[in-house]
Amino acid sequence: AIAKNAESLKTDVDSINAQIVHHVETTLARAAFNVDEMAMYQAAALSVRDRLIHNWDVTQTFHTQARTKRVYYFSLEYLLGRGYDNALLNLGVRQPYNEGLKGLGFNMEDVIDVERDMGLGNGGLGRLAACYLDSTSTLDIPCWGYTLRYSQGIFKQIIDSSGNQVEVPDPWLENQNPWEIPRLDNAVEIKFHGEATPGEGGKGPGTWTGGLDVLAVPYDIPVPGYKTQTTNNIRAWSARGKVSFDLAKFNAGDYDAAVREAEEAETITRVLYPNENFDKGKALRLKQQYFWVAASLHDICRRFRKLRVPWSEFPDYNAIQLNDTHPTLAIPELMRILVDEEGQPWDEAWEIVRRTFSYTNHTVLSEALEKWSVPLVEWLLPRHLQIIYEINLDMLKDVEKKWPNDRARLARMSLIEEGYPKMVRMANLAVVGSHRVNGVAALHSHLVQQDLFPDFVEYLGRDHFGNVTNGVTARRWLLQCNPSLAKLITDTLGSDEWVVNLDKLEGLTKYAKDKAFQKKWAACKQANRERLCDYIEATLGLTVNRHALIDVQVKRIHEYKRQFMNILGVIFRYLQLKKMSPADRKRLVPRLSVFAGKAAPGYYIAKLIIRLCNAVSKTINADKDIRESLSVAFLPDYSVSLAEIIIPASDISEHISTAGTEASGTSNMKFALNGGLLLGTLDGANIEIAEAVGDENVFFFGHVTPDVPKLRRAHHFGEVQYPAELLEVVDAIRSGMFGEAGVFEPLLGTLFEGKDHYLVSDDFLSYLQAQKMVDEAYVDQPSWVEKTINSTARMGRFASDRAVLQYAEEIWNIEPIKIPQDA
Ligand code: 26V
Repeated sequence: AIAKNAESLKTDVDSINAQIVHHVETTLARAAFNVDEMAMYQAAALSVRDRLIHNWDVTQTFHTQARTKRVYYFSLEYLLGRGYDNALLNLGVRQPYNEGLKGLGFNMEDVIDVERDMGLGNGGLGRLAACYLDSTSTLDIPCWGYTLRYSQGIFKQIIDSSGNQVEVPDPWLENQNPWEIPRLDNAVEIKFHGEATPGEGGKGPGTWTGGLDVLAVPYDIPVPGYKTQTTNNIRAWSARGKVSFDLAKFNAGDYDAAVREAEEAETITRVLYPNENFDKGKALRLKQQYFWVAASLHDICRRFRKLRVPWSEFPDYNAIQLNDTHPTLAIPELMRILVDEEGQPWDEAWEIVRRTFSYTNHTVLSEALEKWSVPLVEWLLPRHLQIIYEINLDMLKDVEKKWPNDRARLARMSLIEEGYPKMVRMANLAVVGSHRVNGVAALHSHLVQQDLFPDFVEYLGRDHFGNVTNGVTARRWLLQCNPSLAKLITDTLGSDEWVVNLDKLEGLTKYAKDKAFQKKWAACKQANRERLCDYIEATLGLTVNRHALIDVQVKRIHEYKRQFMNILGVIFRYLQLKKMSPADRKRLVPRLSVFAGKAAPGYYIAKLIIRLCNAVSKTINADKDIRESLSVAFLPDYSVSLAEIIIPASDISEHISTAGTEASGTSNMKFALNGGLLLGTLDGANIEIAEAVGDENVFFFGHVTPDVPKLRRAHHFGEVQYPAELLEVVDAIRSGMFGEAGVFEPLLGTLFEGKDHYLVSDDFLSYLQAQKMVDEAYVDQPSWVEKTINSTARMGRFASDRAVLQYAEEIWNIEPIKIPQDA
């Protein structure tokens, strides 16, 4: 065992300084006079890394020796953001590091600020995975995340002079990453292509030979829990060529060919696919998916073999959660390992597989449901296609027995969709290969059962399906991003237990009407508001009214999320203001509208929405008459670390998706937790948030999910009335008020002639009315502040700790296990 009092683990200020200086001089090999903020960050982070590695090692050794069950969270995305501040808080050493840095002549905030985000994800799905890993560690639940180590994470967004999004690469590994531990000796060989033969009668052991080998090299990212030694792991695989180059070819002078094969292998983990809720079916993406699940299962099975217990006990030691359908190939891959390599009988293998896996669905949008063409799967993974066919045959026979002669049902349920080409339906495979399928909010889970998999509900039974409403970690999304509010809460409640038991926030309701408390609460919001205004000034050169109501919509740009409706509403407000006398304008609550978010690079309409936001902000911000009453900011390059600045500053945040389209949303939870009120539709988790915080504390508007089909039909048949307010706004855009009007025609076209799929025109009036109610409510400040206190106080159930415990009890069948003091 490593001695606990080793120099690198001491936490007094002097020792911390010595540790940092040690890393400056040795690891960074820098002279003390040559230390800038980046070097200081790196040295401090390396000393934190030493602590993490120690805890990681103790944790893993303990879990292995105790032979505990482990959860494996398979997610192609982990949107971790920055690691330094988070690790300091979770390790409980932020204070001495703060003082230590001060002693060395550095300011903590500036040092924190030089760290690049770990942007290995697109949005909600990837950030959820990061929150869940934080919770598993905090709750002492043995868990590993498995993912890919992309050389380039989510692209950096730049806004050009015409207001367009431009994507630039994110070389996040440029400065060495202190949060990963390379495990070069644990590399795994992964095979593609080759020839396969099915087993006897379909179910016997088959073979898979020949083909191309690629190396998977693991990098481990320690995930510290809050004030616990448990440090779980995210293992991220990086692709390498098997031989760095072919020596024979190299000697013959064919340098290109020698390097080519290795380079091709490395492209597998070169870049994160920047789409969310849209599946393009690219071959490289399928390669990524198989590379990742094959390496991960290889790892898990290697550890399992060391236990020397029968394969039938595999599910007693391993639970694998599939984060969306991206890792669904793990199902045929584990079948292949069990049947072809371990000689397990097919039916028993299938039992093991189904007991091991469970699947979380994150979207009902049909364009996001993954399907892979049969010829592509056959070319890349011939043996897996045979296994999928065999699983399909078994299922269809069974369905035929239960519902004889129901061809339509068979066609709907088949894992293979007929057509040219035929397609493998990954969601159907994930459903039958798991013991539990869950959605991510109550409404969404209902739609998963009713609209997406009704046949499977009948076939597998109601209990196969469930709901686990998403949650967020209060460590990052309150304690870390909003220190002033966190301190006020701790001082008021007399304890910081809320950090690990968020229900404790309930104790704040007592103070909701207390004038002195309200004043302190409002002061925190004002300080956060000023921090955001400073940021806006620094990045956009825009001076804004520092007492304006801050209205925020930050998330990926997508038509279903309706940022378009928001900006149309901003234009409406502008037109109203222009019609008013200066005195009347002064009486209105001033507004600052904040937008941020990335569009998928190939998503033309989403990019036009960004351009329109920027065009509108240019006109409005330049209008001297309006400046005090309304300004608009589109902040470029939305990221986890930018969210940490924006969320605590918001008064109102918008979650205004067409009813039934947003699976859950998680930023809605973060905003409410930080004393912001929601303006939203009855969609995703908004509904449950309102149940928790009280309807009187949420601004709801718009049609509800059951209305949607008939409204869409009305558009289809041209039976719609457009409100005058909407037409007025459209005319304003067409008049050139926001620059070259023609540019926006394709976007405006989505409102008319049967194309308003997301029902902007149907909800617009109701949206404007809700905005008016926001203005009116804000005037009564004591009542407003009371609302915000009450909503923070009642957000306990949206902790990722609650969600993870629910997964642990209902799906994973695993219990927390504390690491003993003397381990
Ligand atoms: C699909 C695809 C298709 C292929 C290209 C890459 C890619 C990447 C991600 C996805 C699935 C996206 C689904 C998703 O992100 N859903 C979001 O999940 C959040 C966490 O549950 C939830 O809060 C959001 O409402 C939901 O949109």
